[in-house]
Formats: sequence, structure tokens, C-alpha cells
Amino acid sequence: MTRRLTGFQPTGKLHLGNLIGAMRPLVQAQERPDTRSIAMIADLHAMTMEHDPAQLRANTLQVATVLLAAGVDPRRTALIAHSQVPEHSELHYLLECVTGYGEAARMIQFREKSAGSPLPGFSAPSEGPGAGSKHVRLSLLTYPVLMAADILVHDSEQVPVGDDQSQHLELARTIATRFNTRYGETFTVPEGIRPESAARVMDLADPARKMSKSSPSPAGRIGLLDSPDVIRRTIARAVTDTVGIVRDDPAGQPGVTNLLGILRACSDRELGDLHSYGALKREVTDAVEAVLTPIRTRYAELAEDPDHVRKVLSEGKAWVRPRAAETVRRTRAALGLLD
Ligand code: AQP
Repeated sequence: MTRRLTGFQPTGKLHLGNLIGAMRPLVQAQERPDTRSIAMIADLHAMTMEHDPAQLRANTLQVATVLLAAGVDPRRTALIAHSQVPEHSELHYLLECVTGYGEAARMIQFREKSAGSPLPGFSAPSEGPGAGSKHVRLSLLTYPVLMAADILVHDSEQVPVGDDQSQHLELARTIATRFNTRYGETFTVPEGIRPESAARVMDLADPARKMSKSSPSPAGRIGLLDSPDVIRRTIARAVTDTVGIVRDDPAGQPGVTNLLGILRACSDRELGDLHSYGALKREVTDAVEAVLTPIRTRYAELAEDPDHVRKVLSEGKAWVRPRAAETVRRTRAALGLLD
């Protein structure tokens, strides 16, 4: 049995990119008798940037509900909230003791998200150059080590990763290998896998960026729970170009290429007779609507019963904890901690 871990940050509303890039592959993997997935709502990861507690709680429950609505079957996939399995945090600290500061500080995502802050180790000066620089949480620096703990604690063999996470996965592999060499065989060294549909769904308003929960403008994002009217207007406003030909040309026509990618991901229809951008957008709207309508309907039913969703999370926790506790026990013993 291959163990696979897929994470979702409850940093906002799930969108079409999350569905195509991560949720669908997760649901498809349920059909494989040789694969067992954990779907983790990474609420602790969502605290690496400024956050609102009430919003985090609501988002965590909403992400769990959307995952169930999209077909995650809790009998085949363990659905967990990150913070409800304390072994993640315990292993995190133990792994910090085998990770170098420089290894964490050079992660691209840390450098990008902390840009504009003073140098690590210095507080923002009140005046002069760097004054008023943004506050950077220490957890932003150590987050890749927590991610390594998330992966290793479940003995995960496979982790579906997009390009932006591949450096973090590499760090998890480095930490696991280093630990095994220094303290004895303890961790399964995970492999990163490209999801079967490796497509990156790009922002409809700015096709050079990926569609993202936290992009400041909703104009480029199709939320999985958006109303048909909002979806229609968002797609109608999608950026195209002046070439006027419907074809794949990622460099020259990124907006049109993105719409074609979405259409292929959402329908099996032949694309031969699309002669105008208007026709393309109408097709994309219909195809997206056909995919999202059943998810929205199921979501509305599930949202009526939040206790059921909480129960699913609690069953998921009970399912994964014995293995996680055993990994932590092994790690503690290897490090010389008393049992
Ligand atoms: N645009 C995308 N196209 C394809 N796949 C995507 N994923 C995210 N955006 C796209 C995949 O969805 C899973 C969950 O992502 P995440 O919640 O860990 O956060 P993320 O990758 O950082 O996605 P977002 O939406 O852009 O969130 P924020 O804005 O909070 O950073 C992952 O498997 C991811 O690859």
C-alpha cells in the first residue's frame, strides 16, 4: 500500500486550480486499491502569515466540507485537520534539531513572502532605511520543517507537489536522509509526484500568475462555491489577446491557452470548431458550470450539518494517530529522549 499526503491550506476559498490540480487527483487516487491518501487541511500552515482566528476556524471547516462535496470519501481517504493531530507539532521540533538555519532561510517561498522585512535577526528600525518593514513570523521561516514533519510523521511515500512546493519536498527528503544516516533508519524518504493532471490553472486576469486563494483581486479566480452568475462574469472578463485565433500558445497567448486548458480539464468535448474568443468563453463557462454545480449542491447539503464534518475530522484523526505516534516514538528513541 502506497501512502500519499495531500495538503490544503485554509487561507481562503478553494478555487478551480485547487480542484483540477489537487482535489481531482486525490479523488481519482481513491479508486486505486494500492494507494491510501491522507487529505490534510493545513491550518497550522495558515498561521505563518497574519490571520484572523474566526476566519481560520471558518475556513478550516469550509475546506473540509468542500473536499467532501468534491468526492473525498472518508472511508477511503483520511481527512484530517493538521492541528488536531499533535504529533505533527511534536515531530516538527525534533526535526528542527537536525535542520540548519541556512537551509530554511534559503527557501524561495520564505524569501518571497518575507520580502520587504528587515534581515532575519534584526528588528525593524523605527526610522531610517527599513523603517516600518513588515512583521515576519518565525513560523514562516520554520514552516518547511513543519511540512517535512507532516510528511514524515505519516510515513508518506508519495507527495503530490506543484513546482512551488518542490523545494520544500526536497528539504523533507534531505532531513529524512540526514536523520537516518546520523541516528539510524527512522523515516521513509518520500517521493514527490506530479499530479496526473499536472496543469497549473492560471489567473484569469493575469495569466502569468497561477490562480491563487490569496491573490488580492478575485477577478482572476473561480471559486468552487461561486454562483453561476459570478462565474459567467469572471470568465467573460478573462484576459485574452488581440490575435483572434483560438489555439494553444503559452508564450504568445497565455490567456487563451489557459482557457483551453480549463476547458479540456472540465469537458471531453472536441475543440475543433471554436472560432472566436466569445465562443471559447461560453464553452468554458458551460463546462465549468457542469463541473461545479454538483459540488455546490452537495456542499449546501453538507454545510447544513457541521457536526457531521467535525465527526469526519475526528474519525480521520483517530485513523492516522497510531502510525503518527509510532513515528514520533521511534524518532524520540533514536534521538536519545526518555520514553
Ligand atoms: N492554480 C493552481 N493550479 C493547479 N493546482 C493548484 N494548486 C493550488 N493552486 C493551483 C494545488 O492545490 C493544492 C492546495 O494548495 P494549497 O492550499 O497548499 O496552497 P497553494 O498551493 O499555495 O495554493 P493557493 O490557492 O495559491 O493558496 P495560497 O494563495 O494560500 O498560497 C496544492 O496541491 C497545490 O499545488
